[in-house]
Amino acid sequence: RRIDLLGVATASGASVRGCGMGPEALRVAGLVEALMELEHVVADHGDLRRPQPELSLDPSSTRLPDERKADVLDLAARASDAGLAILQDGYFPLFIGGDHSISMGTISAVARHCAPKGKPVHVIWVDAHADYNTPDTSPSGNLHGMPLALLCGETEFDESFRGAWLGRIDPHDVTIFGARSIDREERRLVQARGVDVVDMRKIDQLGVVAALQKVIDKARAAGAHLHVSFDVDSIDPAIAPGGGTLVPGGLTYREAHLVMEMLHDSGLVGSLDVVELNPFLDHGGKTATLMVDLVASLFGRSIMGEEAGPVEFI
Ligand code: DIR
Ligand code: MN
Ligand code: MN
Ligand code: MN
Repeated sequence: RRIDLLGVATASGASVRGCGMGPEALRVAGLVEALMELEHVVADHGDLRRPQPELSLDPSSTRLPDERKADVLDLAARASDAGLAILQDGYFPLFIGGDHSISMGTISAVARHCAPKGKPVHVIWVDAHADYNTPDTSPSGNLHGMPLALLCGETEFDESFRGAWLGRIDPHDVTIFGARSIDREERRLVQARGVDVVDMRKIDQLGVVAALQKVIDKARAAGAHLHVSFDVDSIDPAIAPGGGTLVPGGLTYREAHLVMEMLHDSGLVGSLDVVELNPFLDHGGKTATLMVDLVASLFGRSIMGEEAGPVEFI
């Protein structure tokens, strides 16, 4: 398989600086080598980025809210176009962030690619958060808490961005997986729209296998392109400290791998985001290394090798 890597080096959607360095940290941790080891062909398109803000002696004056919004919209539009080109060439786009606002663009690309072919899209949003705030419901105003709502058409957001929003998704075609921190108004919206939320309590009670199998079965029945949007804060902060908005009680090491292994075995995944990795907070690359191993599991690495057949359930 050919995998096309596209970095989106930005933290403009977040309030904590540092995840703009995420793409480079994943490369340093051996992302490309891990994929090549699995006999994939990798093409690295480098990183999309915005110019640095004007220099100032005031360390708190990084970007004004309007500038950050302009960054997010511009990068999302460019990621959407670049991702669409990769998909239309028949390759697998692997998007590396960057904060989660980049998924406005990456998922827009998938929707634009699939819509003309009549192919449904299912998004599995693996995250501690729901990222379903609108500018009206958001307590923080941070755009990385809003991408799903924007993709689902909750708000028009910006006239200049209309081109990229040609790609929309239906809230019924979204599963939020691993959530444990949802804002009050945001929760109301998610429930009203019928978004499937597999929160950590459900995962505790059902187990990761049964919970994820339902999602895979639904996507298969629909004949859908499965897009995986993986926020590193879905994993427990004890093993994944490299994030700006950590929440206790996340996926364990083996739960996270099992998710990726099952997604690989499903054969349905056509695109992936890895987002919110903050190398500045990452205790020497702990989370970056973990993410490389998790991506390898999604692309076919297994304990017993490729020959391992499907697991039988009793
Ligand atoms: C919160 C946090 N729901 C917000 N969201 C985060 O600011 O909207 N998403 N951290 O990843
Ligand atoms: Mn997120
Ligand atoms: Mn998150
Ligand atoms: Mn619907």
